[in-house]
Amino acid sequence: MAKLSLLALATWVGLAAAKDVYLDWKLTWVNASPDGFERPVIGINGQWPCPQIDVDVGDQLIVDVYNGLGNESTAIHWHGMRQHGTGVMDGAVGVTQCPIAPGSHMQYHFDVNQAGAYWYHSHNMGQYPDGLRGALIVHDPNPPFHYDDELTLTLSDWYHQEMPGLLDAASVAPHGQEPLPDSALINDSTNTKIKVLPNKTYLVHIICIGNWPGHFWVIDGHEMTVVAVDGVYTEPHPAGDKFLRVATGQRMSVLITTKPDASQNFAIWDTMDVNMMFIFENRTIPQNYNPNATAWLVYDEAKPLPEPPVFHHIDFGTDFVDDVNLVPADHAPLLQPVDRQIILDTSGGLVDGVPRFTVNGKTYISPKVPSLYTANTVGPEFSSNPEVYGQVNPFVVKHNEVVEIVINNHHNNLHPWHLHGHHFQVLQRTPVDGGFYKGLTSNVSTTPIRRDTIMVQNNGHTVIRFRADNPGVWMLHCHVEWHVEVGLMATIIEAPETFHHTLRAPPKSHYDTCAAFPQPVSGNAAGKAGLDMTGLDTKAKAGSRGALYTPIKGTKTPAVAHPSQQSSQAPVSKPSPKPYAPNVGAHNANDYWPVPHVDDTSFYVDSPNKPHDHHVTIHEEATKGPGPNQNTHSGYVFDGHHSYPIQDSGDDLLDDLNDWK
Ligand SMILES: [Cu+2]
Repeated sequence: MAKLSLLALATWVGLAAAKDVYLDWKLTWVNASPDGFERPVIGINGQWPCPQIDVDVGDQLIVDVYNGLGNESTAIHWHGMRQHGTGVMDGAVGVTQCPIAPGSHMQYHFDVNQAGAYWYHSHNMGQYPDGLRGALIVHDPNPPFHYDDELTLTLSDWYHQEMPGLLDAASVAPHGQEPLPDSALINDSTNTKIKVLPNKTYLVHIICIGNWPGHFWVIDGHEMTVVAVDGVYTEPHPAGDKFLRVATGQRMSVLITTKPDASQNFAIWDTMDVNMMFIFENRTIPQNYNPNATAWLVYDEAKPLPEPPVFHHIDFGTDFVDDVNLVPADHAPLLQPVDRQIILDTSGGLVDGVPRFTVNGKTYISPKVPSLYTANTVGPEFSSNPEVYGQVNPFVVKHNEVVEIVINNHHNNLHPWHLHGHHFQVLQRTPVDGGFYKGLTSNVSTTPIRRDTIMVQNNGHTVIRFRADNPGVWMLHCHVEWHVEVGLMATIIEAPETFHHTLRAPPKSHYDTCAAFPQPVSGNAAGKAGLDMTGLDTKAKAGSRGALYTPIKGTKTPAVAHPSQQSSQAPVSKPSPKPYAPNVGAHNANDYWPVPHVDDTSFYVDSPNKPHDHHVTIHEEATKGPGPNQNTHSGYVFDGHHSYPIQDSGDDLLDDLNDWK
């Protein structure tokens, strides 16, 4: 039994992944004009749009991120990745990590054990709408349905001004108005043409990578069948005469079958949610304002590109497929009974004289110490006390509890709520003006749909459930960046009592990131011991400078500057990467695979059946393969008495840890 568990442990720490996908990313400002207006955007390795990441289920994704922006800090979140056992890699600034300062870098590495459509984006100070976002597609070697190929459609709103200026100028809802997008983009362009072949079935991943409004889209002349939402397979659900929609952060995967011949091309019509932008806001639509974007399914490049269909009226209440009615393909039963219910009354108002959004009357204010670092360092006698986390709307839940969260939306507009670390079950969600929670209705599904982002309608509510089986610190927040920046966030502190044996502490390179910023890494939210919160900032402030970085006296000058700081657009070379031990070896930036490295990881495992904590060491040796992504791993797990070789295993660490005990 012990041997089996330790092998599973090896899987958990990423030693036995099918293959390594290694990406070396240098973030810099580049100029781009996706809608004809040129502006600086945040690119990766000199390119924008940012690349789509393609991995297979079982791969380990390793991404080195170097911040060459010069004037802004950054970080990358892997939206929808549950990060089971690797919560330190979640990428949420202030929660699981410090910001990456200009001129410094950080490595993310985690196993990808879930198929479908995801995305990555900056999770730092309203930064990602300046372009730092892209699709992350996890291909399934054994999908539950047939298709010939996969396509991706990213949908977003787009702005001609940069976020720091917009955030500073915007007082946003509930007292002001969000800046209006200048255009809508499909695949970061207003002129996207997608080549298709006749008589094929395509799995189309639609990802809303925008900032504010949701989108709905029509692929003219093609039936769409929903087969996944947010990476969770559903029973196939033909849209029929209904429309499909996604809110910011959401994904939907649909099957389409192409026409039997290539005699004609077809338009893909997309619109931003005008209810959200104008109607619910009592805002006049400016003359000539265009909320639409068009792309094309191109069967024959020699044939004309048709105009999109025209829609005169669409009822957002009844004309859409209701995602709450979808059924997960695995028919996982409703989680019950509930061990812990959390009710969030979300609203807006003046806080300290500043317009802010609130959760149970409190607006989120960033702590001095990232919440995960607090959980790891404040000590077991304090880590389950929400007070030590400061004003991050903390909710502490215990390991393996069934947690039910009710989100009451007291605002007159919808908000897409996203939970990190989990796919939650959706029990109910009201229509617009559907009222606040008064208990469950009788028609809750026995097999509720699961997803990671849910639209909560104006003056309505939703009820979600998940099992707290992923110890970590997880954001729960509205995915509209305008709203994140004015405090519409909460923090789930999940099973902190288990951290010393289920969650690895951040690797050394993450501490290096904090030191470079610099930001304190231990103690409570104020960086103090126990319940001493002196010096913690709890006042809301007007305005925002976004991710703009003020160099701290004595730190080095960033290597690459924002275009406004540069005399020319000449590319600036990246400093050679420092080898940083023990988690990462040096690597060859041109070859995209790490050189051989050795990695020892040690931690304690608790067991009620064993009298003392059990000290486990994992020794890994990575060998460079013949080509990119062909490395092999070998090594052993040593439990103080015996060594066990590392082998491939699909088992789940936490389940096996429980067996092992
Ligand atoms: Cu919102």
